[in-house]
Amino acid sequence: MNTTLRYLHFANGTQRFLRLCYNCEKLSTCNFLKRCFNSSRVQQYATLGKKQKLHANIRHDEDYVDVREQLGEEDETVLGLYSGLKNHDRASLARAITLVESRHKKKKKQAQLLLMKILHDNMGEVAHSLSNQQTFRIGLSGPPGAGKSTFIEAFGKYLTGHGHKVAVLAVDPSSSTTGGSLLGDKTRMPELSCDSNAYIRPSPTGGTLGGVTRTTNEAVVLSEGAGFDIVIIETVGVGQSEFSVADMVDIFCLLIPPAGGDELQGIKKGIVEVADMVIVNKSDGDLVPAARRIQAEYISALKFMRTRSKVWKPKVTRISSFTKDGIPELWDTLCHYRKLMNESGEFVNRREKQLKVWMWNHIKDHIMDIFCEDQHVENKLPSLENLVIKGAITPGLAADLLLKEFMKKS
Ligand SMILES: Nc1nc2c(ncn2[C@@H]2O[C@H](COP(=O)(O)OP(=O)(O)OP(=O)(O)O)[C@@H](O)[C@H]2O)c(=O)[nH]1
Ligand SMILES: [Mg+2]
Repeated sequence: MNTTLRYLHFANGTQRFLRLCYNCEKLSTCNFLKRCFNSSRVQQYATLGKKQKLHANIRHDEDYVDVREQLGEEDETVLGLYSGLKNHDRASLARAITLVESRHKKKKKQAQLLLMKILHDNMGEVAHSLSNQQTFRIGLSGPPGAGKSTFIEAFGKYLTGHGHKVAVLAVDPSSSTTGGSLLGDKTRMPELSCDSNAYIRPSPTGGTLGGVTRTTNEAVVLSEGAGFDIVIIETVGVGQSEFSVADMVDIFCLLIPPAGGDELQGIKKGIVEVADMVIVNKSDGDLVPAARRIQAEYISALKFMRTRSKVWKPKVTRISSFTKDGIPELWDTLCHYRKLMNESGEFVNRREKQLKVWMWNHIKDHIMDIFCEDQHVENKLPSLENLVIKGAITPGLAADLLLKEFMKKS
């Protein structure tokens, strides 16, 4: 049955989408609405104008989820953080990200409530925020020493100088063991870390999922909710994390130094294939000829790679984070990319994919938690691990046995 998607504002400032019967003329008699809200709210709702009618052809109420039923009412923490974010308060953003990183049950619920509010805000009056051109998510990866921090400092300052607000989220798989790269990064981004239009978030300790933190997507949405229109996600290009990051961003950039094969061996080969943009850094002074050579090498290498997009062929540019040469041109190229992707609909497709990846990351993370905490699994685990180490059974068989133990319960 056809339904209409409507946007509903409550007196306490909360907002939500509703799906209603498309043919239902008298909204106040709509049974679906009555089930969800008390009659005064239905009346208030019924007075909303037709302009809120957004689009039809959505399945009827079976795909409606009552958020309050699932998560409970909002509390002061959520409301406080929400209004802090709306006021673009950086301290609130820091606290909100800490909240979503928490594994504490109550805090997890609060985090979901906060995210729901922010996501609904982002959606605004348009049914889909996915094509929201207001924000731009940029993934940046590169081998250690390529100049990522120096580049983000220069690029970030350029962007804030042009009226943008920039959030930098670091996803550094090594930092959970070394205690975080905060100190290093903040000293290499002295100006940006003091800029009131920038926010730098170091990688959290722990909570990583295949190298990428479980909560990177959340941090992106919160940053955008706090008014940061450009979010840069930085990762060291030597592990698996950059592949996950490539699925979380609108454009994925690879930053490389003007160095030959040996120095670049650390870069995973496949990473070049997922890059939408290759940036050769340090193109200054004596390094210019080497940077030119690397640029030419990458241009010809990319010719033979299959492209991820129908409308965009990955480009290779040369910049210097010291002299800032090439940075304005780089930004122009990124804007051109965004325009092309938007016009072709690929921007929306990628955002949709980002949301799905986000959901699956949570599912995987949650299932792993349940599995590891299961008593049956815990009992069997040491002996099975032992048998695997001794070569008595294959890892595949041990995994099957553990899963069988796990499923016995249910
Ligand atoms: N000549 C030149 N040197 C640069 C440039 N950008 C960065 N560097 C130098 O390269 C070195 C590494 O820079 P970082 O910004 O720390 O590199 P990074 O990629 O963040 O390194 P990790 O955080 O260790 O992964 C530093 O000594 C910088 O001064 C540049 O544009 N030109
Ligand atoms: Mg760095």
